[in-house]
Amino acid sequence: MQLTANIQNYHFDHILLNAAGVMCQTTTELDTVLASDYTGAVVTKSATPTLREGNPEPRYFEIPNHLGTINSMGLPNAGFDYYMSYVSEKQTTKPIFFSVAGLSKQDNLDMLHQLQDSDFKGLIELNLSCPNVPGKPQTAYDFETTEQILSEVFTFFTKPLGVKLPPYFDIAHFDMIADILNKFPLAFVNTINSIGNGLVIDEVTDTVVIKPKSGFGGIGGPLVKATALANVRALRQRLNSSIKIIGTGGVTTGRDVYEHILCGADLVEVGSQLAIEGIDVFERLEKELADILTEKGYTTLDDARGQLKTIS
Ligand code: RRO
Repeated sequence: MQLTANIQNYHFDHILLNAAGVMCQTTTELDTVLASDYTGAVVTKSATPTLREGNPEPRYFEIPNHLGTINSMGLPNAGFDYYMSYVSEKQTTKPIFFSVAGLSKQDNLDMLHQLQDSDFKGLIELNLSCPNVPGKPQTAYDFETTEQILSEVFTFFTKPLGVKLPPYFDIAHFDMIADILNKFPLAFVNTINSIGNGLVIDEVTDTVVIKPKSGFGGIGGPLVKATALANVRALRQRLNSSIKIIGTGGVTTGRDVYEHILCGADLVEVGSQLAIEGIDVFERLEKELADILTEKGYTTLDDARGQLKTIS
């Protein structure tokens, strides 16, 4: 069974990879994802220009009964130069996604200028959707600012660039963000980031479960699957075919991966379940996916992509 994908001239031997933020903050974690026989690529933790400790702990919590996770990490990362050294020195045939998440437009432009001027040969993901930095709204909910940033970026940026989007919840918003994204030569969009500013309460103590932002944090895992699928599907229907889609959100089984593919995802990322299960999740998911495709009579993944049926 061929479980491969392409974005521009980048080839992925497997369609699964880590979601930014999970198992990708240190060189050891990045190496673990790269070394898996079942990952097609690795994404680095979203970088800011300099190291950040992130928000106070507890800042990550697994919701009981396998419902998902809540996090308010607050962009802890080792700083742009650390990830730049990693990608410069790493010998690998797998594509690397370098994720950046500046706290201002200027931070993003500065990091993208450095990536443009570097020897980095991978793909770049501009994270416009971090929900967890106190006082900083999720950029991609501000359509005007998003368009302005991309306009400035593409005055100088020629490497393969994609954006990490927050979930949208209204058809009008799907239309609006797609109209903006279609104006630019994006290589991909990645949808969705966590659903921002959820709240989880401990039933014994009646207390929130994470400390930052009085308990508000990004929701991931099974709770977000329906929203993730809707965003993959809605964007696939609206974006130029040259813009590939990375589906992220709610993947705990091969069936979930398959549903992302049915909605039009080219690659599929695993966040919460990777944090919970560890690196072996990729082997399990790929095998479960292959079994489903075989059972349905598909011989390649490409035949299943986008084949979601509706009721006439
Ligand atoms: O570090 C975080 O708190 C974080 C980020 Br940058 C993001 O993009 N998504 C998320 O759920 N957490």
